[in-house]
Amino acid sequence: MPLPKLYIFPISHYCEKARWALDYLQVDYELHAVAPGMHADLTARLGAAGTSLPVLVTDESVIQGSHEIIEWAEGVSSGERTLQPADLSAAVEMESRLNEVLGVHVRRMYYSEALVDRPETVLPIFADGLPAEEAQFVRDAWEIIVGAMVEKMDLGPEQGQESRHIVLEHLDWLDTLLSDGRHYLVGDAFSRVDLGAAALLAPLAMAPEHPTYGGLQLPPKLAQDIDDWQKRPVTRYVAEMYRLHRTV
Ligand SMILES: N[C@@H](CCC(=O)N[C@@H](CS)C(=O)NCC(=O)O)C(=O)O
Repeated sequence: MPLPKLYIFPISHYCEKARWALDYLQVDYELHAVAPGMHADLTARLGAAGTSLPVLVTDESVIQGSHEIIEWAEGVSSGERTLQPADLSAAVEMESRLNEVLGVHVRRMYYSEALVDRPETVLPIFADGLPAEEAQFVRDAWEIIVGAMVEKMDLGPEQGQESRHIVLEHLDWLDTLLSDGRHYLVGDAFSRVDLGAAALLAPLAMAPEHPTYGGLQLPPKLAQDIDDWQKRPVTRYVAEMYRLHRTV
């Protein structure tokens, strides 16, 4: 039986979330990096409802979205490990805040500086892992790709400040939750809530276990913020989740 194919953007924290879950649950798959700009054709060809990645293609279905991929992986994994949270209703509420709000604003904060002021720092990770001709496509179409992303994600200095403010509110929220000494966000064991929070906040820790951030150069204002946030409980928590649980 052919392996499921996981389509990702190497830079994407949502893609990292799906990839980490498959690795953690020991579900085999083939990894495919996709060139931004080529992804809409790919998702249309696969019959996915939207254009976003991650997408997992199995012998039976096309699964779009990090959460949906995690649920699928949980269903097919051998059962030796699970990412199921102890308290489902607490988990669902937290996950929706992490996925729908925090993840979006971490991305907008980063790109509002990186793509607007320092697009040359983003190009290498966008071309990472691509076949040579697709990497060349990304280089040739770089200005168009940047323009499309600025428009689609509504990027700019004010937007970056707005997203930074929302990110800070969420860091405070997570610091408060962690202040009772808990090791995991829900219950006593690592769950998909922790995996999601750590993947979406991975730039805070730039953990050596992260599969694609090794060569990522953060733009200066964000790098300064992250430096200032190193002593936060949430930063230590993200680093710890990677250290303890991001092994294949
Ligand atoms: N809620 C989705 C979000 C995925 C998402 O926003 N992916 C972005 C990359 S970070 C994407 O593919 N953007 C391109 C597009 O939507 O066309 C998930 O959890 O998978």
